Amino acid sequence: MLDNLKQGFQGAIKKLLGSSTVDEREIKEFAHDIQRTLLGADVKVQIVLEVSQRIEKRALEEKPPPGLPRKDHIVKILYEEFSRIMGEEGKLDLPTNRTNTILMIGIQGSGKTTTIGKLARTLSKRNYRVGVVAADTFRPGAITQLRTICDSIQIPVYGDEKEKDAAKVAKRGMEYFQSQSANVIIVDTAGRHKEETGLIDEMKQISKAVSPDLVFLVIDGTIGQAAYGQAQAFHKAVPVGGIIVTKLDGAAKGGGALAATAATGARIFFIGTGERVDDLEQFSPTRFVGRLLGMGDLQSLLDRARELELVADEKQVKRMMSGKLTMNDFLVQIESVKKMGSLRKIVESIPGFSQMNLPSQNLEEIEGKMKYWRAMIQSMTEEERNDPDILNSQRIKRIAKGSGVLERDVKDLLKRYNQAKTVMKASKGRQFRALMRQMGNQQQQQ
Ligand SMILES: Nc1nc2c(ncn2[C@@H]2O[C@H](COP(=O)(O)OP(=O)(O)OP(=O)(O)O)[C@@H](O)[C@H]2O)c(=O)[nH]1
Ligand SMILES: [Mg+2]
Repeated sequence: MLDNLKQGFQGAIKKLLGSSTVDEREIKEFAHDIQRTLLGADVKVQIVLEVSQRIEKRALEEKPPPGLPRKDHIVKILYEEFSRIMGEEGKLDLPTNRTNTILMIGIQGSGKTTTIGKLARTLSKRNYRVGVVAADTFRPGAITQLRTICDSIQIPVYGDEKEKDAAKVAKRGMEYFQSQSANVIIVDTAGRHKEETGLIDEMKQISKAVSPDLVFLVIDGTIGQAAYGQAQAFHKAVPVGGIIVTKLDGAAKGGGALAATAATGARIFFIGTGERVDDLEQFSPTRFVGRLLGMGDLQSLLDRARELELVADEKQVKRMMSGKLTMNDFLVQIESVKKMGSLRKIVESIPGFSQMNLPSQNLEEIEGKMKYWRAMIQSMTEEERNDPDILNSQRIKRIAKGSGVLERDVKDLLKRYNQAKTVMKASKGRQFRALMRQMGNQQQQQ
């Protein structure tokens, strides 16, 4: 699927990761490769320029968090920027205690009727009682087509071959399935061209007759940039709640449809990847982009980057190296260790670390206490966090009360904090750096 995009992205990433240095020249070339790839996938020129410029600018200006290789950081930027133009995830969340009506609209041949079959199947697998209404009275054979598809998956269809008023059919179909206590009613409509005002009017009438809970706009993924104008024209007539992009199988240059639809503000809920009734995928922009970038380990790269960002802005490292450690720093350390998995695993894998002041038999105990520590630190004022030495018994009492622990626990936290500070000071931050590096390596190996 979308082989052109995939190959382009992966080629660019491979080149970047393979180059011995990453300087302005390599970054510019990378941005250029991305630009070419997006243009090749028929993404709107304006969007392409914007994205590639942003990637270039960020790659040149941003400093990766300590511990994250610059190349990885640039891949992450690509991922973020491309995800951004894809928009957010659309989730189909239909309450089961009432009837939900879904109206399908889109131009001729975009794949509405086929997609209805796919959607009905998906929903009936999730235990919804689904009924389908054939309100396409425009094209001869439309009702038969819908019946054939739905019969194959045991979904009931309401249709009336003799009635030419689509809005009337829609309304009666709704009433019929309501009497059958269906959870979801999907209404098929005639394909229409955005210039055909008669058909647009009909669509408005149908929409008025059934007051849909959700309008799905079905867009052909092979049409590229034209999707943008189409989506806008439909959206103007009937507010579109979600988009389904079809035909993203085969040689579709779907980048255009994906990017353009997202640009209208409505989210993409599903993508069609074939003619069969099972060829429907829930659309998750992040997963999708990850797949396009072709990195099975993209997720771990992102996780690692997030951790490193969390643990270490450079200022913080410098401060710790000079032997200063605020409660906020301490909290960040605690949190990052918690997120990295077992404290013991990390500590034990650092040479010399086990001889430190952290006796390993206490590690489990420490892990158990972490969540309380967090609450305690959060109960401190900013002043207290920056200079915990000012914590007198009165303040300790207040913090204990505020975080629901005993005073003894606050004192214990202070003891740990002071230990950490001593260690930090003695090693001038080296231990912390080692820990950070180790975290990076561990994630990389996963
Ligand atoms: N390869 C592929 N073909 C698809 C997909 N979705 C639909 N099609 C095909 O596209 C053609 C048109 O599909 P329909 O579902 O009839 O489209 P429609 O929007 O209902 O068309 P009208 O009712 O005429 O407006 C059919 O040949 C489908 O098999 C898809 O995801 N992949
Ligand atoms: Mg149809």
